[in-house]
Amino acid sequence: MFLRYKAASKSLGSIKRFNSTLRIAEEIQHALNTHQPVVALESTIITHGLPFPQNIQMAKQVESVIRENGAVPATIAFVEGKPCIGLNSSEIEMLAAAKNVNKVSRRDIAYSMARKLNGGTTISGTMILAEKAGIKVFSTGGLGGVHKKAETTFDISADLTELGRTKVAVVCAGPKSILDVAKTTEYLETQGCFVATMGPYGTNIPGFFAVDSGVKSPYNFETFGQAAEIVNSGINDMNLDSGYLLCIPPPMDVALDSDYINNIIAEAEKEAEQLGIFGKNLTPFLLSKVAKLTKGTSVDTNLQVVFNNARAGANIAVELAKIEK
Ligand code: PSU
Ligand code: MN
Repeated sequence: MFLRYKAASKSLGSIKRFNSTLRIAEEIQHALNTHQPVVALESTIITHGLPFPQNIQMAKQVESVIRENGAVPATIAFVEGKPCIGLNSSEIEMLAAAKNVNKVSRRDIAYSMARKLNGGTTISGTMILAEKAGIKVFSTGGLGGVHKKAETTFDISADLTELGRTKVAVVCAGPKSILDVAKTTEYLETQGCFVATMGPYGTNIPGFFAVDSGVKSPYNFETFGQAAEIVNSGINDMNLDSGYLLCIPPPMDVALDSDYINNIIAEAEKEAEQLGIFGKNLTPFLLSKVAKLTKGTSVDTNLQVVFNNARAGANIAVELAKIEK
């Protein structure tokens, strides 16, 4: 499969052959062939991250934001087992409304394909498909990470190991405070993932809802061009087998007060523990509980953060395409 993929990236004829596994929308394939900027988008945020019907609104609007900023959007998901790079609007609506969609990280890919399941791809799953399609920039909302009490539960998101092994730059607003941000940062260092936050030297990693998680960012960048240069050095020049986490702090006017959101998160965590929720169900449970407890405020912030990251992702992809030309 890997050899076939390698061969596929060389000529158009064999790309077609690989397409029998990966379905790449024509517009996206054309953009990739002609070195136009493309930005990958995940679909777990549609299927498990946001409530219906805001998830449909988000999925469509985020594609418009990518286009307005000069790049081609590539929403990634499994449709009846087929790994798809680019969805049409009826597929987005189907995934957003369906109840029994699988949540697909690396370990869930083969099963989803063999059983012809619909699947929303997490950051981990999306990175894998983006890399196979030749997409280097991926924008999303919040990152999976090391859960609190991971020292006893071992609950560490597959997003982090993927960031250690797959050549894609993930643009996000940092880990939500449902996670242990300090441990997440340590884990990413062990994995060899480059982590930087947009802002002057010394700007901390954002905490998704909060501008500042209190955890020092290993690196900073001040322009989209600088971010693109780093990604270009690592992927194109050095061909390192690892990822890049580019954190964009949420805009001040949409960020939530840390104490307010942390109290709500603590309540959601308590309930998850009482109900014995664990594994792949934990993050979706916490997100929907937080949405309920904030009466939708967290969802509004979530949407604005996703669009803000999409703008950044598109701009980074545009700058990277300039360097690659
Ligand atoms: N964090 C969010 N919103 C999300 C997710 C995480 O704030 O929608 C989703 C992403 O798809 C991420 C996944 O990759 O949850 C991580 O799930 P887990 O914690 O089970 O690895
Ligand atoms: Mn987990």
